[in-house]
Amino acid sequence: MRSIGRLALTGLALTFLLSCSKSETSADRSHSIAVFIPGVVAGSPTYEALVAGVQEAAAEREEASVKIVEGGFSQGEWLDGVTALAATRSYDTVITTNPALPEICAQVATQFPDQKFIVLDGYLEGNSAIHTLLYNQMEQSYLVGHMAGLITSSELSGANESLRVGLIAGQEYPTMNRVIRVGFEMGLKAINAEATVDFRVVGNWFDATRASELASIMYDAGSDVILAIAGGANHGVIAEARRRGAYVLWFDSNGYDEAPGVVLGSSAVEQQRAAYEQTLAAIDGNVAFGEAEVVDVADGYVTFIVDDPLYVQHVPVSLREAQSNAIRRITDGQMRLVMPRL
Ligand code: RBF
Repeated sequence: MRSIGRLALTGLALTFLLSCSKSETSADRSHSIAVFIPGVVAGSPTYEALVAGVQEAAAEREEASVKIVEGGFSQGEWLDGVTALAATRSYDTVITTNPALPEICAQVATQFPDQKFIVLDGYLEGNSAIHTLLYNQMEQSYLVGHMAGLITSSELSGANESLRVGLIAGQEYPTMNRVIRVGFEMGLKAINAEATVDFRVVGNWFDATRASELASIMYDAGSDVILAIAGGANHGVIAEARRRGAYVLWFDSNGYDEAPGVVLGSSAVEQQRAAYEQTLAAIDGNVAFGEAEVVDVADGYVTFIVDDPLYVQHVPVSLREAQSNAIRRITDGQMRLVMPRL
């Protein structure tokens, strides 16, 4: 009896010890992350990069786990989607992206004050639950507009006499109307003040057929190059450009491979790197919640890609030199393009 009792006691103690050591290695130090995608991952450059960056960081930390949640294209459901994540109380950090998300996270934070959020491609200052990182899209869109100006004024086989260029957006939102359109036009007019922008909206971020129809109308109306910022619908713009030997400009990720010789310019934001760095900071407890960062060309988080072999191959050297000069003017501070407060 006594020996059985001792055995039972030893067993109990062992269980206790085991559970303590378990809690030290996984419960206390674990860090669980939810990635909320406002849309779907596939086809949207900044969403694909966010997922890749978070996963890359989590792979480097044993204690980290990641769950990816796609919020879908019904924007009215995103608040419920983020609320549902916070309500589980199982995620140390919710990471998301796009200019509409800071407000949504702030609303959820009033209900779940312990939930922490990191929002990329968005801006909100002074909320102790939220850290945001915004790219200077005034610089980004200026550089793409500058390239559009060079292309439309060029002797390239797909360029015409008219000084018209296009911009196709998934939808209208403050960053699109007050930053991207403005910067794009400014860059374009730096090449030729007479040049104009034909701006059209798909109405969602997935309808490639509709984007193709819009592109067709715009190319017919004199645009020789179109900047595509419409997520999965971008492929419709490329298909139409390819069909008629016209050009496309890409935003947010390296797009040259999407259609060599058709995509003649590509800006990028270092969203994968930012997601990687922010995720490591979250796991290690180093995020400055309450702060809103803005990163730009000089920081290396906003780029216009000039070292891709497809750019070098398909864009004449005189255009590339002019474009590199514009990048240099921004990097060395000669040309200052500040993000407006929206
Ligand atoms: N960009 C995408 O590539 N795919 C999307 O599904 C998408 N949805 C968006 C929804 C809203 C409400 C807003 C404000 C922006 C969205 N964007 C989307 C745009 C994206 O956040 C970013 O502004 C652009 O990619 C330009 O950098």
